Amino acid sequence: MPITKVFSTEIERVSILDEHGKFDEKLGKGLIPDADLLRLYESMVACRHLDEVAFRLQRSGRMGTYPQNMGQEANSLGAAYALNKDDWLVPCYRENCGLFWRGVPMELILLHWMGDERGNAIPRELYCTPLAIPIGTQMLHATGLAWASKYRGEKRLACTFFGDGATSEGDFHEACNFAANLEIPVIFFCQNNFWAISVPGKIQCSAPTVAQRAIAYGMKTVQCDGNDLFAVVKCVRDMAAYTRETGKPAFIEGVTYRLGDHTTADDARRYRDAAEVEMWKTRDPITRLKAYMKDRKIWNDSKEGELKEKVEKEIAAAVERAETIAAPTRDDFFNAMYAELPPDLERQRDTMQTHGLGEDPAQLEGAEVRQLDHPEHAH
Ligand SMILES: Cc1ncc(C[n+]2csc(CCOP(=O)(O)OP(=O)(O)O)c2C)c(N)n1
Repeated sequence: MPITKVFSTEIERVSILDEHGKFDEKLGKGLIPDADLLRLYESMVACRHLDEVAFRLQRSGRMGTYPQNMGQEANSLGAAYALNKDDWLVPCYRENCGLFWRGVPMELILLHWMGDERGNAIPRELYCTPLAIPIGTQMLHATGLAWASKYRGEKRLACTFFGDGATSEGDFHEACNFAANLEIPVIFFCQNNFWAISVPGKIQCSAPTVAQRAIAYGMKTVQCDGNDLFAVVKCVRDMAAYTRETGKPAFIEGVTYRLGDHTTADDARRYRDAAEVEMWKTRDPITRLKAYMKDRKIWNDSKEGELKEKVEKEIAAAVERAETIAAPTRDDFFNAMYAELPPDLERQRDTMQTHGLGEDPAQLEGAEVRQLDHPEHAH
């Protein structure tokens, strides 16, 4: 019996505007009209500024832990731009730029990181799910959302984002297998930023690309320069067309880098080489796009100055709105969870209007009041 080849493949990498400012006319011409390009650039600048403001808010005790998006802005932005407005955007936590492009108000994101649940109340018509903090869960949510759309006969797909580290989670493999076997229209977008907190990608994945993981599930895949907005737009557009036509899932590996710490609770200097960070700064998606726009004479320093001023005002106003929002009412505590409140919770809600939390007189009657400072309860 001869030995025959049963499988072979190759993965394409898409780059249109490289870090030296070289623009591939063939691939990039007409991809993004100039008017849109200016708005997309503005969006990235706003997102970057929000990162700086959020960092300062955290340092001054006005916000909880915050994960900066710095360096990765082009990925979710390019995707949000390339997709239809009613395709689901299912983020992890470094996708501010795409969410803002969709119209998610900045103060919601600020509220989220300030620990206010109301930050997760994203208006339904924006087709975005709240930020996902448990690593990997959102990939299953996206698969479920897209499956529901398919079931209803809608042409709506879901695009979900996650890091390279998340591809080591069971949820990733379950979502991929499920979506591929049942032909569910999901785009899995991995933001490969080379680090899962302090764990380097090389330790997590022995294959040279993360995209290879998708091939095992029989998924169409591509790698793109995730710091090149043009490349991201092209890849998402192509994969969305494929997914819409076939109903099948697709996988994009956006090669990028987080320029900041993992979160404000981290100090990346303890495990990351400074030279590596400096090298990636030269590939920054914002400076690259700015250089291109200046070269084309559609941008200049005076426009940059005006934009900075506008963005600073816009973000200061969003911070003001987030910090001055009226405190939630006691009823919100109950109403957020159920469409129809079960009778026992309804009673708790009503009792709380006249008594404090856990002070239902009917429940306290005859109850033994435990002294917390009693030695028996000391620990
Ligand atoms: C289920 C789960 N396990 C562990 C964590 C703690 N954790 C937060 S971020 C993170 C690393 C994520 O790395 P990656 O998926 O590459 O995303 P990145 O933050 O680099 O964008 C871990 C382990 C978590 N949030 N959820």
